[in-house]
Amino acid sequence: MTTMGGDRPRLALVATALALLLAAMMSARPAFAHDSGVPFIYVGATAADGGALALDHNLGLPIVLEATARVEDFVLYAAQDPAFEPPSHLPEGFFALAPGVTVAVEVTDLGPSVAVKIGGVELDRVGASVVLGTAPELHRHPEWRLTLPVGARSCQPIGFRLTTDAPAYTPSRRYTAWLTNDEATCAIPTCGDPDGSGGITVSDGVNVLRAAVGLASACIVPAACDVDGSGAPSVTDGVRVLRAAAGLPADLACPEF
Ligand SMILES: [Ca+2]
Repeated sequence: MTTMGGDRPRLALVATALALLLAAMMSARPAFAHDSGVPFIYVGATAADGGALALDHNLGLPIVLEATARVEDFVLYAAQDPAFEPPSHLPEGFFALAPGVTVAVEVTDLGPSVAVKIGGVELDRVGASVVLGTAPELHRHPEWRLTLPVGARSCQPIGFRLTTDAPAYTPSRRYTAWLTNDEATCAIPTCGDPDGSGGITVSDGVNVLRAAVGLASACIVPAACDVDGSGAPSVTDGVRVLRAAAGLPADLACPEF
């Protein structure tokens, strides 16, 4: 993970300059083609004519961004896929929204230099929200963004949920997309594997224990370390992960993320 705490004010200025530059470039281009091969993020709900808003998606894979602009020592990486889309097929337990239901996207957490722009509105802080569309017109290409120093590689999360004013529906659970400019080194955490190495090791257990006592850890997505689903990483979680690392029986039941 790349952090740039001391560079924040300068980063903000550069990010703004890059955003303006990119906007000028994009306005000169035709509408984005649908030939990227990146699967859509389908927008629906958990029940017919109601229930919780939900996504049918493939966010377990990183969203790979391309360099689009450079200002001074920073590069803006961006992509217009995956796009949000009304469902074209309905897997079990997934339903299209009733026509007329307006859906908004709200950011719940995000990495240090990540953002998403939807319909001209840049969402770059927790709580930022914008209307995605009104069913069935939900096709929308966001602009997924990562601003990094020249030469830096990074893989950062952006967590979000769907909300609506429609009384028959409740907000979605939180989803996390991972944005990277280097797919090969982008390690996405899973339950009990907060460092995203692909396996549960003693290192993961130590990270959970560190998070449990408030020390810096790899638990950037707390749900990956909350293996008993209690709401936060605890010493109990650390013990479970260590048991799993040692090949002993251990229930790992993280909240969805
Ligand atoms: Ca691991």
